[in-house]
Amino acid sequence: MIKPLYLCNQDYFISPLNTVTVEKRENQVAFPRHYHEFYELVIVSAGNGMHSWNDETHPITCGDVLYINSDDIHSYQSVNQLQLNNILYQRELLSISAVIEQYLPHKSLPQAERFWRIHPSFLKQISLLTEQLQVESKKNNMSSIHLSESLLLQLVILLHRFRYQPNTNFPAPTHQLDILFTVLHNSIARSFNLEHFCQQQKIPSRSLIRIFKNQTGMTITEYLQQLKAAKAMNLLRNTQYSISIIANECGYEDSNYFSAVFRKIANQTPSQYRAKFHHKKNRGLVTPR
Ligand code: RM4
Ligand code: NI
Repeated sequence: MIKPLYLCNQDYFISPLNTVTVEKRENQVAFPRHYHEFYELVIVSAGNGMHSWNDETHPITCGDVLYINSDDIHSYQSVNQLQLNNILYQRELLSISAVIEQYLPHKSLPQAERFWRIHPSFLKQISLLTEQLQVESKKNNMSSIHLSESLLLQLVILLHRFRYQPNTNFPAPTHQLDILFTVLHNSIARSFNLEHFCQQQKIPSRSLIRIFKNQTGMTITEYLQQLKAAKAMNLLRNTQYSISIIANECGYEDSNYFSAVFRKIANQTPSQYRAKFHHKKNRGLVTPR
């Protein structure tokens, strides 16, 4: 496998004194495996894509928040109108370190705990702060550097709050969208019935389909297929399960159909995908069942 790229501070921060900067991506392109000299907070504001993070793949879409450590290797595989707010920061150099460290996820946490969702209605507040931060972080006088750090602190506190204290008074349809995300994540190995979900939630399926598409740039079926393909990629990489067992684990009865869907998303067959990882992983594999 090709060596990952290494992104340096000097290419992104306007001076060696600046500790925070913003790299907005209105349309993130597929981006190869890389790691950084800096830490990266990624807030997904629209669209969708497949993100690989230290050899684990996840679909990402609006409202997802990722705290990437500097030595984490990550890449964007397939992307579809993916909009990101990337906030780059030099964690060790922040002068507000004593306070902000209470709200940043600890560096040693597993990545699953450095990845969460915030409700789309909070996204607006987060975007406004990010815009202010973007302006401030492009100046290199001391007061701007301090103001940038304090804007980052506000962002990080809000993201922490939105995760830990979910407010339940949301406008109905958006709230149902969040329930839908949870149900979809739990439907990877099972089947998902949209009509049934809509009846339970008392929402017309047509409006849910429309809202989902507006917010994520994809259909509900496409998202579920991405979730299943991501799970399949993780199993192909880390186990020796046969393709048909993996198809089954991902909720497909027909492994040919599974392979066709996988191919559409990953641009290669499940076996081709597995072969790329095989050489470095012949120890420590989970044996077939
Ligand atoms: C890239 C991509 C990377 C990020 C750099 C700064 O477009 O989003 O993840 O590290 O920008
Ligand atoms: Ni990155």
